[in-house]
Amino acid sequence: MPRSATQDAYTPRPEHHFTFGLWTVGNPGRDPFGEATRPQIGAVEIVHKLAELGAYGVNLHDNDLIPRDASPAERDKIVKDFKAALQQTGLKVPMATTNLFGDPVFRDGAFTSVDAKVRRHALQKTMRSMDLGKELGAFTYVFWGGREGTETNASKDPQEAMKWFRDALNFLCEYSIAQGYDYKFALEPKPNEPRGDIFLPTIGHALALIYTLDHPEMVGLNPEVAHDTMAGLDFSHGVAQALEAGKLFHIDLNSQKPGRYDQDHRFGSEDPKAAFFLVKLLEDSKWSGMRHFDSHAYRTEDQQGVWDFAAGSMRTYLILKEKVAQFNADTQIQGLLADLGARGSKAGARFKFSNELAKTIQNEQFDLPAMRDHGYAYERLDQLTMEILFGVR
Ligand code: GLT
Ligand code: MN
Ligand code: MN
Repeated sequence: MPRSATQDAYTPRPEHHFTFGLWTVGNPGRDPFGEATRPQIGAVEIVHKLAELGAYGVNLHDNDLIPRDASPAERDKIVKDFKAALQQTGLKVPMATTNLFGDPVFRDGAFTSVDAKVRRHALQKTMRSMDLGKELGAFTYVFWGGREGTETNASKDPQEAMKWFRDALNFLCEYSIAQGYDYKFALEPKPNEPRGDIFLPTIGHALALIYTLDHPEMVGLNPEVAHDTMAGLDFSHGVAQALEAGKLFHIDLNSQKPGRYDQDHRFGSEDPKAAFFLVKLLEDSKWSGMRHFDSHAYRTEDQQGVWDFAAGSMRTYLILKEKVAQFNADTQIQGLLADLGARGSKAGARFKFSNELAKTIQNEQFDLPAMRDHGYAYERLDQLTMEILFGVR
């Protein structure tokens, strides 16, 4: 039994919709400088452990489950055993994706490789992986283009690369429709690593591409905490923009220090305040998607440490969710927010052009000295928020 699985208010249950990738808890601690520090855990064992810990589901790349060189018979046996474990535990596979980055064939990208044969191979691999995902019940299909990019701009015309990327997404949307798969595609932006620079580096870049696709309604975002943080951005703002556009199809939760390599640390561990506002955003907007952890245990950990990491990720989310409820019920905080509401911060306090309104605003008399003097009390508001987070309120 995992040592952190105590039963209390923060004990995860399937209805919380927490999911992990096979590649996350299955991460053996390899890094660019050192070999694996713990043995590979089998997919069936992962399913059982995650179910025991209270997760809802497990997500996967094609090759997380099926080795690249597996024969058709081996593939069928692996899938059969995996499905049996899902059946036994009730664990679901809500999301699937393709490994388009491990094989050296993708060293210059998959959908944006300059080699058209590689681009066709990437389509073939993705179609097969979409078939597998459907077989396992997945309804969200993620595209993380880790190798889509450049080290030198002498290599490819980035305008052409965008067209190749668009062609691939259009092609695969049509494939999903033709097969009756009904997938929602979720693009996952990242600024760099493993490529020197990756195409579609931010949520905004990806959103803009989506509206140029043949089926924009099928395609949304899978933003990741670490990726926006690497780019020095406020993750909640990007997620809010995706949410507001109806494009938050999935989310990768983890933690990251700015200005570093992609750390993929346990959710909430590096910047609990940012994690708090993210949970607040997701919970207040009643977002119904999966809370997916795309992160892994420190390289120092053995297997027990991996399960501590997994349990800790879910526990932190639930603790922050409780803090959000506390924030929303705090009379002092709500008093300060009501003052802001009275000034016009309430949802729906918007302007819509009409000739009449234009005239009214043109003629409006503003008491600018008073407006300049009027503070916002954000210091007080933030301190109260921090005191909730510090656990003294
Ligand atoms: C890889 C990457 C992640 C992506 C995964 C999906 S694989 O671990 O670092 O951010 O979400 O392809
Ligand atoms: Mn990452
Ligand atoms: Mn990710």
